[in-house]
Amino acid sequence: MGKETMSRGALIVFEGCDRCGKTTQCAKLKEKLVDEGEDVELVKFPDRTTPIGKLINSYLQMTEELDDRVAHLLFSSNRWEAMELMKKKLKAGTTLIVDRYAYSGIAYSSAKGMDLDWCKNPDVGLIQPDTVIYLSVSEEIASQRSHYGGERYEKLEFQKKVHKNFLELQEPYWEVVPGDASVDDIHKQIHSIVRKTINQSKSKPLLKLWT
Ligand code: FDM
Repeated sequence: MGKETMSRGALIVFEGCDRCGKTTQCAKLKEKLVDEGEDVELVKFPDRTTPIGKLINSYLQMTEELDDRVAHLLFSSNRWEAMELMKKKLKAGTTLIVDRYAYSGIAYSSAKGMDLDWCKNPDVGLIQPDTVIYLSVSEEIASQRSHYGGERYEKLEFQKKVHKNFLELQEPYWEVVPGDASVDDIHKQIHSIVRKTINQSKSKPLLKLWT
């Protein structure tokens, strides 16, 4: 077995519309895996701490206006600037739990009417996730959860389009988890999927997304 395929960490991505419960589930999953002795870290996109991320943050909070294409490319750049470090960590055996990834980039931008393939291109070649957990929750329930409506995309009609786009992006390594059950039940379901993924990914090479 080559060095690069020795017991690497798994890349676990969470996707879904706003207020689907991703952030809660990411935190619970991390806590559980740490208890089990796994080396695990959380990653969140957009990463609003970098210079590019700060611009994205202003855009989302609507204090900055950007051309749709520029905004899309900034979200993608924000992922690319994290790739080297993520690759290094995965190879060193750290499992990464990622809250949003390229699929969000495409689902949200194409909900504005942009061409889906155009939107996909800048993210071609990112590290391919081992599993994407798609938390599927009805937009009506999501919109009743706290804080909905504060940022640029938090509108019911828009979120419906985003959900539809996400479903078009499904890959064989996606798991659609209904997000309307109790937090603990959803957590148990996710944990069993992720446990299997971590074990199976150990000896697999890292692949490039959409290549
Ligand atoms: N978003 C997120 C995008 O439009 N493109 C992207 O590439 C990513 C990663 O940013 F409305 C949108 C999705 C959401 C907003 O997400 C911020 P969080 O999870 O609420 O921080």
